[in-house]
Parts: sequence; structure tokens; C-alpha cells
Amino acid sequence: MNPSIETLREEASKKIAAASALEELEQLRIDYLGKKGSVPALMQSLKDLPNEEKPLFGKSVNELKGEISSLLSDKKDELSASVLNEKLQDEKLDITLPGSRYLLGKKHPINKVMDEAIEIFKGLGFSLEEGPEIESEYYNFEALNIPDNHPARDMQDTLYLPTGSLLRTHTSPVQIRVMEKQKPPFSFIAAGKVYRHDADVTHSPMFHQIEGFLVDQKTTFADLKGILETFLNQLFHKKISTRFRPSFFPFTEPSAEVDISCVMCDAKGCRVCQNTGWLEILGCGMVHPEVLKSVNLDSEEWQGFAFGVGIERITMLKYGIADIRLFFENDARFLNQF
Ligand code: 2NM
Repeated sequence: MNPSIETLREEASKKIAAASALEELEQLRIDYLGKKGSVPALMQSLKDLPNEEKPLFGKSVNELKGEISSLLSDKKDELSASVLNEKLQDEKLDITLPGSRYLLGKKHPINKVMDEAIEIFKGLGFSLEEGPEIESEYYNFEALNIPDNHPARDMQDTLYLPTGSLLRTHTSPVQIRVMEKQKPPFSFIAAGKVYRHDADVTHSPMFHQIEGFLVDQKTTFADLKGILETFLNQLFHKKISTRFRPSFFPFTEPSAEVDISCVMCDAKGCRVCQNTGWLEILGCGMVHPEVLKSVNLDSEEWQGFAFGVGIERITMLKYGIADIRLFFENDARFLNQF
């Protein structure tokens, strides 16, 4: 056997076996089998041999070429497989990991109680009316018999816009707007957002209100009492005792504030009712003749009652929530409890 062939065979098989990357292996293929590689160079040297040695030498070089080729190809398969394995390992998916959860939205507690209250009033024959949140002094104050010097007109309570308009401080402007457009008798509720310059644990600068309004011939305070007691019993799903305390509102005469027996302690006395057994829940009264006059209704012919409830307040009482700000932080851990 030709010594140079034998040396090349040993060297090539060692180097190929030791190769650790595909690029390194490609370099070895070029070194041995490439145009300027060692094997073609050996074949070149054939022409310098005596004629009788040429066939055997040629055959041996061809065999060497075949061996190196198959060593390279086996090694290439091996290295490719390990590259693939590494890649598979790196990109491995753990299909047992929990997926990203699909979070379902739900109704905000304020809207929930608002909708419940609206449904109760619909059941009592009231329709639902709405109106603008940006109002004029006329609809928010004047038409409701709130005089120029009334404290509710102060900058402290009312949020004025640079234009001279204001954010409604109650839903009562809706009553005026509806009465301007329609003929009595009226029985509707006005529901929506109202705004006041006020913020602490029980007051938010924006809150929700429902006001009830009924105008007919021969409407009495007893009608008002019946509607309110029915509403409260349905809202709290139990028999509620009420207490009507004389009060004052510019738009009603007489006026009253209504207390209910404490729903937290069943009137036994607790922190929420400050041991009185009573909770203040709404304001009401008989529509003031001046209010009827501002929409050209004759108060000798038409009488009515009106009342206003704060939704945040009744929601806090219904669910025992101490801080109104929880409603507006939108922390899912809070909201998901309802
Ligand atoms: C309240 C309390 C008492 C009220 C009065 C009127 C209207 F339009 F007749 F003048 N609407 N709402 C009213 C009366 C609202 O909220 C505490």
C-alpha cells in the first residue's frame, strides 16, 4: 500500500472523527476533496508514476476518496442531528403550563344597583328619562326654585365650566325638560351621573342619582310614602321600616328626609348607623308650586311628589362598603365580589 495514501487516510479519519461543528466539517471536505485538496493532488501525482503502478495507485486513491466521502457524510448526519436536537431542546413547549386566562367582564356594582332600582320603578309605572350632564343655570337652579343666593349655587358645590355652563348637581333638570315637552300627568324617573365639588370617604365628585317624579290631579304625600316604602322593601329584599323627618329643599314643600331601619344590624345599633338603628337614605317632598309655575302648570289643578336617591350610598349600605372610592378605582379584586 502506498505510504502517502495510508497517511492521508489515517489523518482524515482522525480529523473527521474529531470535528465538532458543521462548518469545521465543510472545511475538512474542502481540504481533502476540494479542487485543490489532498485527494485530487494525489490523483495528479498519478501521471508521474511508472505505467505498471498506475492502475493500482488510481484504484487506491479512488477507494480513499470514497472512504473520506462516506466518513464526511456520516459525520455530517451526526452533527446535523445534534444541531436539530439542540434546537428542539431550546424551543421546547411545555404544553402542561396553564394558558392565559380569558377574563370575563361583569357589570359594575353601581350599574347593577342602578338597573335594579330602575326595574323596580318601571314595575310601579314609572318610565325612564335622561338628559344632558352639561346644564345651564336655568335648568339646574332657576327653574327648580333655587334662588341666586342659595348655598348650593356656590362654587364649593357646583362645578362650573369656563363657558358659564355647569355640570348638573342633580338629575332634576331632566324633570323641567320633560315637563316643557310633554303634557301632564307625569310619572317618570330621571337617572344618571351628577357632579359636585366634594370628595371624601362618602362623597365622590361624580356620583349616580335616581330621582322619581309624579304629577297628577289630587296627588298626596301618602302616595309618595307608598311608592317609597314599596321601592325600599323591594330593593333590600325585606320589610324596611321608614321614618320621615321634616326637612327643607327649595323645590319641594313640604319636604322630608327618609330614614330606614338599619339594614346592617336590623336596627339593633351598629357602627354604620352610629347606634341609632336608623340610616338616612333619601330626600323627598311635594313638588313646589313655583317649580310647576316655571313650566306653566297651574298648581291648583296639578300636584306632584318628587324624591332623590344616591346610588353610591344605597350600594354601600346594601353591601356594607365603607369607602366610596373603591367604586372608582376599578380594582378587579373588589369588583369581582359582586
Ligand atoms: C331630592 C329631594 C327632594 C326633586 C324635586 C324635583 C322637582 F323636579 F320636582 F323639582 N326633582 N327632584 C327632589 C326633591 C330631589 O333629592 C334628594
